[in-house]
Amino acid sequence: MDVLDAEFVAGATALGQLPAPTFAEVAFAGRSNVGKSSLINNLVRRKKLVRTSSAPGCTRAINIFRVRVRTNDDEAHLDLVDLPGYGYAQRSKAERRSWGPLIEGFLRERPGLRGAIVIIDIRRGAQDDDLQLLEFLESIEVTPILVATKVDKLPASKRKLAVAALRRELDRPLIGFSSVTGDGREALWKHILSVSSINQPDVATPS
Ligand SMILES: Nc1nc2c(ncn2[C@@H]2O[C@H](COP(=O)(O)OP(=O)(O)OP(=O)(O)O)[C@@H](O)[C@H]2O)c(=O)[nH]1
Ligand SMILES: [Mg+2]
Repeated sequence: MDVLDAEFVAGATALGQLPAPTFAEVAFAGRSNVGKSSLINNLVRRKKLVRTSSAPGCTRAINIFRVRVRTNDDEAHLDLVDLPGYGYAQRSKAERRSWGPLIEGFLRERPGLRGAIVIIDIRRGAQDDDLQLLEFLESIEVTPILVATKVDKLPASKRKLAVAALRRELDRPLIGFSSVTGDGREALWKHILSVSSINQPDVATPS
């Protein structure tokens, strides 16, 4: 996938601060420290467009990034939305409470939203809050795209089996991904373009 441009558009800690949607939007959700921001950087092939950190709870705001991609012989714009991580126990209770409504409110009310990527750590599997998010998304008819990331942390011989096992357990399509090796990048782009109704190149994409 060719990303011609990627830029930060806006960040907000309250829904009212966000600019009105301009292009189709796809949101990235997952537990704190799971690798959401790294995954967006990998998708757009920029090392530092989105701030990442080894300390959980790095992304506290909703951040919107605009990308321009080349498809067939055409170009399209798309907004990638990095959501704050959930499930971070070290955060104060009041702060944790303030995040649920922000994430939920965005997913429920954002008119430009086409899909949500739900990111899970392949070594940890789906936790209760991940399952709740999946159910919530399905209840509001937002298409979840499941991604198991950090597959590079498993021995190469175990990666495919681990992804297949999690896919079976969750009984939904799921893409294995690594922000370090770029594994799964093309497959994920294909899903993102598809939920965003952006035309795709005709060439077969290896999964
Ligand atoms: N080995 C490996 N490390 C990763 C991968 N993705 C992220 N990391 C590391 O995991 C840590 C957290 O990554 P972030 O991308 O900041 O995670 P996040 O989900 O955005 O975290 P919050 O913003 O705190 O919710 C960083 O140290 C990353 O370098 C991956 O695919 N493989
Ligand atoms: Mg982050």
